[in-house]
Amino acid sequence: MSTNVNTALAVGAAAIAVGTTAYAFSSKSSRPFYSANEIGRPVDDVSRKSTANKKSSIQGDDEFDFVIVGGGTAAMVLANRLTERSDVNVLVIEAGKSSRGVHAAQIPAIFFMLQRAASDWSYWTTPQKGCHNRELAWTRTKILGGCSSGNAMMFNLGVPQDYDEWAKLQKGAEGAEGWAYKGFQKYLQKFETFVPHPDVPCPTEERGKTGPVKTGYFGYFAGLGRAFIPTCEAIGIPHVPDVNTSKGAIGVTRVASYIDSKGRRVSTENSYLTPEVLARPNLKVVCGAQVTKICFNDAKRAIGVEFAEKKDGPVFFVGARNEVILSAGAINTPQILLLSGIGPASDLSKHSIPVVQHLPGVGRNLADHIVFNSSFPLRPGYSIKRYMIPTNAGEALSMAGAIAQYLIKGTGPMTSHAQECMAFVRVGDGEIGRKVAGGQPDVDEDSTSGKGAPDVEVMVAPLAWRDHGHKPFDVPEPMTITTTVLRPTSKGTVTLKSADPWDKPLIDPCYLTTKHDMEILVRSVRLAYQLTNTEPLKSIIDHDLKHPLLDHALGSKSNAEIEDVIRSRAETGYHPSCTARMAPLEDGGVVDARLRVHGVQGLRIVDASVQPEIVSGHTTGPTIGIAEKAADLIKEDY
Ligand SMILES: Cc1cc2nc3c(=O)[nH]c(=O)nc-3n(C[C@H](O)[C@H](O)[C@H](O)COP(=O)(O)OP(=O)(O)OC[C@H]3O[C@@H](n4cnc5c(N)ncnc54)[C@H](O)[C@@H]3O)c2cc1C
Ligand SMILES: *[C@@H]1O[C@H](CO)[C@@H](O)[C@H](O)[C@H]1NC(C)=O
Ligand SMILES: CC(=O)N[C@H]1CO[C@H](CO)[C@@H](O)[C@@H]1O
Repeated sequence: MSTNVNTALAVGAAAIAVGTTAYAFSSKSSRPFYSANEIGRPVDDVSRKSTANKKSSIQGDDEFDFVIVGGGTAAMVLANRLTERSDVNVLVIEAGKSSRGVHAAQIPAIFFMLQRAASDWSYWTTPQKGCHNRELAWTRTKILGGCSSGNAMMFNLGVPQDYDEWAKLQKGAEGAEGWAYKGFQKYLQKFETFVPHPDVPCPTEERGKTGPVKTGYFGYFAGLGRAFIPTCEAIGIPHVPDVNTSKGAIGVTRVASYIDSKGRRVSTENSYLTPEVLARPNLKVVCGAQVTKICFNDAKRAIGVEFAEKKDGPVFFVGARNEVILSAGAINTPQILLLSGIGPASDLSKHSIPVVQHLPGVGRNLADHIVFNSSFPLRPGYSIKRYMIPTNAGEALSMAGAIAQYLIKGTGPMTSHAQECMAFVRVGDGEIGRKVAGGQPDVDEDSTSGKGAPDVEVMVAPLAWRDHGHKPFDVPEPMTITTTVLRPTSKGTVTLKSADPWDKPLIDPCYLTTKHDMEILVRSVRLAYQLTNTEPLKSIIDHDLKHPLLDHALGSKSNAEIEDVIRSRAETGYHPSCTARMAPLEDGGVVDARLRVHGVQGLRIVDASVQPEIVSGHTTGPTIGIAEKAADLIKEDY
């Protein structure tokens, strides 16, 4: 058996190698990026401080108007929008390389191959008490475009209530109202061009029409969703053709994605850092260099950053005339702040880091969506496992065929991001809540972002995973129902392990440490069970096939038994957020409503970490929206 699996994986790998080599010849990849030693100056150069303080207008390589730390999802938006103005110049410093020509970052179905490899920060959490002390894998893509180049490409924007709550949490601070949905929606529309697909009619009035990011229904659809939607309707979850509008988001829908009509990933590198933008004389992008520190002058003004290619390599300094903008993502942004002396004074003193600004909220309030996958066997013909995670030679041949189809036509299973439908539901109370409560009263705490907002997301995929796709799931035709706690009340921390910028930070999401999160997740497992026992889904599941990896028995177990299984299997939903939240100082805020870091000058944060509370949906779109708005705020200020 295991020889079979190995053969399959070898054949699969060979097919990918052949296929992607051919693909490489068809994609242009040489682009003008800079290496660390071409920008800035070595830190031991004594003159650097005086240069950085001088308000000079030289357009040299050691000082820029804006220095953006990280070249990820949000940063690519800023790089594009800020350099629309020819009177400012911008430097981006990214730890990874360009995603152009990196096949796993372009071909949708093989995105998980980026994980635990060179283009991944490959983080792990600390042992999680709420998860039987397991350490959980936390992939964060280390490449231009950041996680938008390595994520699952599902398009979703949260719900209007999320943004209204963001605005309210600013308690009337300058600019607060601009974050409410009414004002913020224009930024969610600004980035998007929705490309209609002939097979998926849906309303488009509220979708973006002129933005750089193409969205649509161009991912492979195997058809499981055709059974899933009426099954949801049968238990009272309405079918809505577009959950991404001002009207709210309870309902089930086909998954729209960041995949273009040619079957390619739409990352923010692909969409915002086009060759034309990269050719602008006022933009430079350094790849392969890690920012180790933000430097401040005595007036607590950010004057530039230090960066290096490797731990023992030379360190360079580059100055920022106007601002340093931190866009390193929800893990690395707080890490860099702490390394630079901005954070809880007690954390800093533990590592003998001089305090520039005591800011208690840095690295606190870490929120992530906790996920439980349950898997069921489908009747033959419905699953796409053979194309994506083959476990025998026959399946690997199917995969090779799919790769050929992709290379020739840009269609077929290699354009899959697996999930076919998403449903947003309330299970803590209401009609469906009561159906899945197992006789329990409503969950006491309502942590949703507002009346009518969801507490759970349910996704369905004609495929199954073990260990995020890194271990074979050896069942012929599996499907997965993924259930997600959208508004967890367990909040965690990102802290330093040491003062060494090359050490990974300590990530403790404190998963499932509140009664609320567990109650919601148990109910969601019962909901998954109920769905698999409702027609038409019921008939396409093989209820007689028994296998230790399959979950048809789970929903009939006691709450305590389900809890135990959840604690042994729950994993990240890949959405870490809120570690530098936008809020008043007294509420654990790190940035104000214009995204300026409290207590210092010349430093802004623009990425998923500024969310005041985690959105009830997927985080790419909201992050791009934040960056679009930030670009306008910055342009107003200079
Ligand atoms: C596997 C996976 C699946 C996901 N699926 C979806 C999905 O389907 N839909 C969805 O909406 N969202 C999804 N997400 C979440 C979404 O992609 C992220 O929330 C979002 O992209 C975060 O954007 P960001 O700008 O905050 O950070 P990032 O995109 O992570 O950008 C940070 C960048 O900074 C760089 N960097 C970090 N530290 C340094 C340093 N010291 N020096 C220089 N550079 C540095 C990083 O390499 C990276 O490029 C997924 C995420 C993952 C990982
Ligand atoms: C759970 O399922 C999702 C798909 O909905 C997948 O992306 C993820 O990797 C799975 N998680 C694990 C731990 O395998
Ligand atoms: C969830 C929801 O209300 N969706 C709505 C999205 O918008 C269209 C019109 O633009 C409505 O028809 C949907 O009901």
